[in-house]
Amino acid sequence: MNVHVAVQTQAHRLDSNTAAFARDVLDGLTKPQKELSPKYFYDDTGSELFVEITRLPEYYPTRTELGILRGRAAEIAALIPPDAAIVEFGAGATTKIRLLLAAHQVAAYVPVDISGDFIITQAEALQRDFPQLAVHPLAADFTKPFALPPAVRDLPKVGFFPGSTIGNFEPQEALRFLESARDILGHGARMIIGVDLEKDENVLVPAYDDAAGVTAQFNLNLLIRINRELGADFDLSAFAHRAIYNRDQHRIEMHLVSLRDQSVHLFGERIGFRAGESIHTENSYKYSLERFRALAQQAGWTPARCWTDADAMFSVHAIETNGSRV
Ligand code: AVJ
Repeated sequence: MNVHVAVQTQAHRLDSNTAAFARDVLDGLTKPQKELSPKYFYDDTGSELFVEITRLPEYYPTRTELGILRGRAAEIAALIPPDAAIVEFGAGATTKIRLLLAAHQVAAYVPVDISGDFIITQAEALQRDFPQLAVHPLAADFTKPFALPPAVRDLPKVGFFPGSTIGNFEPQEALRFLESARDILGHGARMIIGVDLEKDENVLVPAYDDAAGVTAQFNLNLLIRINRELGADFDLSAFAHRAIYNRDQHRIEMHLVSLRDQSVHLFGERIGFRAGESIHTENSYKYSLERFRALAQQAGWTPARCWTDADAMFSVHAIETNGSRV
């Protein structure tokens, strides 16, 4: 069975983003372990649900990282050269970068994200509040190599990658990302990265399976999105959200579990589900301080400093390339 034939005949009627989404969905749902990429969570509803997640009592990462950035802003800022350009990978809301900008004057800020519209709106608001700052939003897939705006090419570079977004990467992809960030930022660069830490399952699992059911809605919204944008016929009442901690692989896994034997139709294809069969929708890797440092070193960075909260729930790492030491 060639599932691409169906989607290709439809693809000319879809814009290229939708066509890529369609291909990824068909690929993922025809694997032995069905899977969908977490990058597709973030349509408008998904982005709103994620903001709601960050405010849940069980979801500790966002508020813990903000606490570290707030409490350590002066120490972190001391590692940023005064004429630096900060390059934020996967920039969304500007809450976190504002903490650093308020503690320290930098020359330029380059928010990089695939969703160009959102960063442009955010960049405009930031520009109003920091009139001295040169803001250069860049619409690019930050998981792939990209060129920095010419205006910042000669400034010292500091990468900023908060939120433990690195946890969505497979360890091999995280390594590639850190290597490519080093190439993009260049010799002498530093980087500040938020990394969620391994901890008790009784804390980890509720963070991804909250009592109010917001994470369940966030996960199920992916099927709503596929129904709406790709014309599929997922029955939302026949799938359930599940979060499990895979201790051997150091990761939280999110799944959508089929509650019965059923078929779903997409581009004329029939996709069969057995009762209990799942679609794997997200991995969120958790690190120890040592394992993250080893990863950074393997990618050619030198761990310089690291901060955690008092309960060691979350970590913020400063890493540097050779030549960035003063
Ligand atoms: C945005 C990838 C950091 O893994 O904690 C939150 C996404 N998924 N709840 C995470 C997420 C479910 C989040 N990251």
